[in-house]
Amino acid sequence: MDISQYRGIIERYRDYLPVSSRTPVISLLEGNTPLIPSVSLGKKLGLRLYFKFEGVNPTGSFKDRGMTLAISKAVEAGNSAVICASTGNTSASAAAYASRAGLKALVLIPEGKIAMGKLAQALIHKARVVQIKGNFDIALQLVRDICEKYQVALVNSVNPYRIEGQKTAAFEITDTLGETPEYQVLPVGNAGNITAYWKGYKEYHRQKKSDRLPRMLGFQAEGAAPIVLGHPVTDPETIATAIRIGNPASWQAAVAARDESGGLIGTVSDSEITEASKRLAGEEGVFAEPASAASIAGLLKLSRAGYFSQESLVVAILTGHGLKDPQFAISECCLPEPIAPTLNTVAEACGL
Ligand code: AN7
Repeated sequence: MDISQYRGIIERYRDYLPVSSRTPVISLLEGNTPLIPSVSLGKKLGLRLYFKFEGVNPTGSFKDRGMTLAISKAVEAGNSAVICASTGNTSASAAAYASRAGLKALVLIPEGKIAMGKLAQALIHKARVVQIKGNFDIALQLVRDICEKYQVALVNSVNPYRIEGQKTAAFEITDTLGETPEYQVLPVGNAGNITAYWKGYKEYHRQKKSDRLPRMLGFQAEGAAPIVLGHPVTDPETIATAIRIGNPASWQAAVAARDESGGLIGTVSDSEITEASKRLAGEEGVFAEPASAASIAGLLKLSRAGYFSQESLVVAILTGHGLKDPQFAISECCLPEPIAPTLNTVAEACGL
């Protein structure tokens, strides 16, 4: 039996991570997420397409990969409290791992813009949730200021351990496929994840675990596209609240990933995100949150523009689970009126 699947990312990829025998491993057995082959879109687009479904991590997003390491290192360093600013998923993950480690978690969130599932998680894991009258970028600045003044560990992706943990997703993709994809598509918000994947691919390549590097294709929402525009956005706006970020912390590293890999960072509109989300759920059976659907929206857009050659090997990262943001799905679909509970009315309502 291969027990590696019952280990978290620190144990699976220990040799590639900054841990020692003295590092306490705080894990929820994150990682080892499925690389789901596409059954519909790939065929229609003429691509060998896979979805890396990060939504099945323990707290429902890719953040757990970075958080297991950030929290383990915070414990190793003797911290008793951690803090982050978050559009939702980071706070959910930080809260869960902090609970497990017996640390206090403090999270700053932008007022009224957090998806319900994420807020519920932060609260039930007993984080101290502080809502600020301001957006994510303002929250992140506040968190940085607090860490200068108080003894609290910062667990946003400006913490290098977050990037180290998240790079393991690139290892998994390469290990599972037996080769590195030609293209990787992912959403870009604070730009930590594109930075982490690129680092992971480069390390595996250097270690001769792969024979090529992928082109990194990142997508921002049209209303929150600072990297594409080339300047910060003061009032970022998008239905994909996870990537509602106007001044990404890892901006330069994202640009480096794009340029070194010969990839691109583009934009997708909210309606393209919605459409992509519905196609993914309706044709592939995979329910991802709106920010994740930006990957698919970008893929569809590039494909329409004739960007890919036939049968290219493409991996799209689905960063968070659809259940994180049930309100989005419900508002996009039509909830039926209740009817009389009789065989005939029900059969009719079922269209039988
Ligand atoms: C589902 O939780 O920034 O480019 O505070 O939750 O690494 O920021 C979340 C980001 C993509 C963007 N998909 O990743 C937060 C936060 C989902 C996300 C992103 C996020 P980065």
